[in-house]
Amino acid sequence: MRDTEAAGRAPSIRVEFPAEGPAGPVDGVALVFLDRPKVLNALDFVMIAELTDALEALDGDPACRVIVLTGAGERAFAAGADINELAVQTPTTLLADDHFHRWERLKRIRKPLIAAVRGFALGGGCELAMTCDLIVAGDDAQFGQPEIRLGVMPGAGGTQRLTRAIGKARAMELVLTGATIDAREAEARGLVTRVVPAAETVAAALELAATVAGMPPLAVIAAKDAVNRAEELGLEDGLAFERRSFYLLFGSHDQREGMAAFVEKRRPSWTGS
Ligand code: CO8
Repeated sequence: MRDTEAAGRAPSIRVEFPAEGPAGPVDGVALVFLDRPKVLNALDFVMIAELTDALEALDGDPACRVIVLTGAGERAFAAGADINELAVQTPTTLLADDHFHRWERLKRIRKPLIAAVRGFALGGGCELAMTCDLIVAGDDAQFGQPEIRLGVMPGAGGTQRLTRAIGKARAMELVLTGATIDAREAEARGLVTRVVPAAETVAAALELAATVAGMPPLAVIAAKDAVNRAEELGLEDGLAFERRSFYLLFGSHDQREGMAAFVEKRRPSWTGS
């Protein structure tokens, strides 16, 4: 949190551990807010630093098994990078400060990250949602990469992840025109996991998070990693990675427990070991 102190302002990331979800007690789920609602949660460098710090702390916290990331307020997940801050950058300042290297750290978070998206997820906000493993969208959500309208282009994964998610034809149109797609189209094209009524977005994400948090933690981490590798590896390498991870899980207590519980017709009790 050094950057926050240096900037002398209130934290722009808030972390809660909700005790109750829509379907009962929630255990092991952290709820992280992007908390600059007056500017539609625009991501400035301090906020990116705080976010990576917070997520890495949660990744190392045994009390947390799944992270839900959402925007404070009802209007936006995040309306992109902070344009006031970007407006004064030069190639030299960007290279010297290299704030965006932190972005790379987001994809190294090992625990599942669920984006709960209401309203705008634009530019860096859309890229942040796409960096998450699952996206629960409210029916008011809008996704897009409007950087072209600012004289630039996506810089934190938009051209790559959006294209992989929705295909070249539509991704190219969004990136070249700055147009947005709504939640229903995002769902139909496979960008989001599910769409729910806007007011229920966080509750639905927490419910999904609670379900995942109830699964064996080591298998969850290994499975998340393997699915994400599918976007990076060729099929042969991906299958080899998956098989190796599968074999490794047979060294876990939870594998023995899960299979014994099935045979004994009882509920498994996971230890994450
Ligand atoms: N940066 C800074 N301030 C913003 C941003 C932003 N991205 N988006 C909104 N705001 C501010 C507005 O300036 C306004 O502030 P104020 O009340 O002080 O005037 C407040 O939020 C509310 O916004 P509006 O009044 O504009 O609300 P509207 O409902 O009229 O419009 C929109 C909402 C359509 C979302 C509009 O605000 C907009 O177009 N915002 C900019 C969207 C955009 O271009 N995003 C891309 C930014 S560039 C980027 O993301 C590059 C990513 C590179 C890597 C990122 C790593 C983090």
